[in-house]
Amino acid sequence: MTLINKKEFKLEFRNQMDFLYKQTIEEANSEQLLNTLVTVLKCKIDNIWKESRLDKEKEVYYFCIEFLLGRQLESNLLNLGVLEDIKLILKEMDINLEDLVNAEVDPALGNGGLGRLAACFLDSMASLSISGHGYGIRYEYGLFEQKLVNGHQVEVPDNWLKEESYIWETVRPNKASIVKFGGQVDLVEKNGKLKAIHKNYIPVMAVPYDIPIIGYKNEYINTLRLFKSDVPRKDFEPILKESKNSYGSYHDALQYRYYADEISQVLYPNDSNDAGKILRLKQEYFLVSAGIQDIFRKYKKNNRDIGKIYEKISIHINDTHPSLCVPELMRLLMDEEELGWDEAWEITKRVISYTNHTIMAEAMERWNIQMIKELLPRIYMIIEEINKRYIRKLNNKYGNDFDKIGTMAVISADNVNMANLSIIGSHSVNGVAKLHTEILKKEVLKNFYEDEPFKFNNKTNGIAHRRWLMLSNPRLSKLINELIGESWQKDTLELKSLEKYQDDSRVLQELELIKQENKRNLSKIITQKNEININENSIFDVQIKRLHAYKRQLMNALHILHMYHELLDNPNLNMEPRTFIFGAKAAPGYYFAKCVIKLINELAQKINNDVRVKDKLRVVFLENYGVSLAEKIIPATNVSEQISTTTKEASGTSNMKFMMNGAITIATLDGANIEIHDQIGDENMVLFGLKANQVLEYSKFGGYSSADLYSNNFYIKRVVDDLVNGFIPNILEEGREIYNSLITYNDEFFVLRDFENYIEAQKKINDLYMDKNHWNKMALINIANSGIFSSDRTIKEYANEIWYKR
Ligand code: Z57
Repeated sequence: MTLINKKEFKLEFRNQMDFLYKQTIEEANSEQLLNTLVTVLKCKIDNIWKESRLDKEKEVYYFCIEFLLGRQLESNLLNLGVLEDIKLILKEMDINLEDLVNAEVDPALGNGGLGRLAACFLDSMASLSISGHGYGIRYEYGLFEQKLVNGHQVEVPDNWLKEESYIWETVRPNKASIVKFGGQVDLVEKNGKLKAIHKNYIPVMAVPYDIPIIGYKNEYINTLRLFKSDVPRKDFEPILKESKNSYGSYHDALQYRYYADEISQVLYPNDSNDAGKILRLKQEYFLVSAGIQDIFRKYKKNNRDIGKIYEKISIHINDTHPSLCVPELMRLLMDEEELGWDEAWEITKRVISYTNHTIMAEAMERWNIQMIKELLPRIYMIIEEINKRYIRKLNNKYGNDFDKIGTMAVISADNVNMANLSIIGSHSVNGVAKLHTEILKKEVLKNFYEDEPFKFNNKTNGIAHRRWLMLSNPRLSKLINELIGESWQKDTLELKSLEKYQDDSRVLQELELIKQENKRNLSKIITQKNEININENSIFDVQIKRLHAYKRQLMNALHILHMYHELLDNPNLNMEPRTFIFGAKAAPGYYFAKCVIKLINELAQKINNDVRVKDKLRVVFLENYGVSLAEKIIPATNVSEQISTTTKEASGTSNMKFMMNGAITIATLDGANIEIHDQIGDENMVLFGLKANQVLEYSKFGGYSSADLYSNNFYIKRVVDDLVNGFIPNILEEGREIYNSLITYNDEFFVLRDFENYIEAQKKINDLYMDKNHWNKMALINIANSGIFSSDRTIKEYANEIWYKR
């Protein structure tokens, strides 16, 4: 790419530095250097990066309440094809690129898997030259920063913008729109048709902030458009007149400002758990209404016939958070564009597609009808009408099967069921891994599947291999290049040809060396952060993900406790030294999850200070886990813990990142672990635990008693008792809470049921690691078969089978 001319670049860099800071390079700090570099780069990409116009091929709009982008500098340089050039040029100017990379904020505008998936998808859409753009919210505060104080999680606000702007964003004030809240709706007759007049509403301005999403070496740039809420400017005067906000008093004006500001103030810190708060509903409608109005504005610049909008756009709703897209699209088509119900409904279904990300009941959004009615009166009317017509249809088809109709209705028991609304209002419903989609079809959404089987499909998740291999593991990336050339970077299935080196001891040695160097790097970080030395030759055994009961960090902790006992009982135990590494944030209101964090930290404290096991066992809990830390941990991992209760983890995506970086997976047959197993078989990963049908049977028919297991099994009893007998200090309350969940409340997530099997699996990991050559071979086979988990593959499937399907 001819983006960078050395002499020109240096000149531009100095000029820009002078313009921004009136400083020389030598005087500037890392932030200033970073800002200068990014400003120069933004100028360079400006002519490729134009607002999408909807005058060419179909465009995809990916609506998501969160985007977990990670730092952008290195990724953008890589994708522009100038990473090495810039590194060198900066070096000539005595600037270390790494310092600038680390000076960038990591925007934490997401909680976990869902938000990170959205970011990987953006990367893939751009890299495949698919015109696909993200719509989200520009939260003033991202996910809280986690501090550990005496082993407890403490949340600190993530003030990532620091009253400034984000270096990669460009604000577009002239493309702002108005989102209307509250008020009343009158239906008045006009030309023989009923027209909805919305009055006395509160207008909130949605201001777009655009972030470029740069494709990999293809001169293609999409946009992530994030909306910030604000009070309307003067040019919205006519709208201000219809509303009740003509600023009565000073007090009213302040209140109004607060009302508007609050909407994009902070990301809700729940992952797979529905908080059900009115402010969240405001955020959801704000995103949806701003986004669809924006689409209409662009569409109408180049197209006359709104009735053909489905030919030019696809709207994808990522989970149900943007599911108000369904009634909002209906509203705009009917109230603004004057289409009739039937035509508007057909268009809506053709435009919208929906991804479900969980089967967990507590994550299913249900909004109280009173709440929707008051906040969104016109939207509520439309939802009621959708429901009415749908129930009529079901009645015709199934008679008065009230059970069935009750589960399928949009409105039931005073709530709007957002999943049902999304399914009914779209032409495609997909799960995120094979098992997950099967459970949707056969269990959770059974009635919908039987009614409209053609809507349902699977799209197994993927990860951006550019970030998760090429950037985060440059050593491995380089080795792969040397062995099989570079074509795998554009087509990851090519990684398969690495298999021919599976018995090449030089290659396997090389692989081990790379892992070793990555482990050394991580060790340094751990020592810095946790003031503890770890054995670089130990097995790095890692579980990094949100803290959730179903993900069973608890089972991991209990197993560590078990190992500790085994070691104390038998100091000569034949075992490979192990370092267990955790990273996890708990939702601030999730008490059980916080108890587990405390448990792990106290366990770490005890074990790490016990000289008897010093060389064999270490436990590390890394504070403030997020994308940037993951990039350091994953390349250094030997063992990937994917141990959720079978059926509960819809897909998981860290499982894929670990595999691609040559870790060996210990796993239940849950989520995408199944697809991983399909690729590499029993010989190259370690499986354990209940199968999906067993878990489903237990939940349907009962028959599990954790108390029985506890009283009859020495090993289980030993570790469970330790929770409450003082063996681990400072967990009086937390230990009791966890004990109760396991014994009194019958261990909802089958931790004890899978425990013995898990111990065996861990033993197997230990034995496998003892044969280093064999371990390396397994690692190589994992890498070689990870290509299918590039999100490029996933996005091609979405494009062919959902978005562009006619
Ligand atoms: C979230 O991160 C996920 C599901 C949700 O319903 C919400 Br809310 C947040 C996760 C799943 O738990 C993972 O299994 C999955 O890999 C990820 O979404 C991406 O699909």
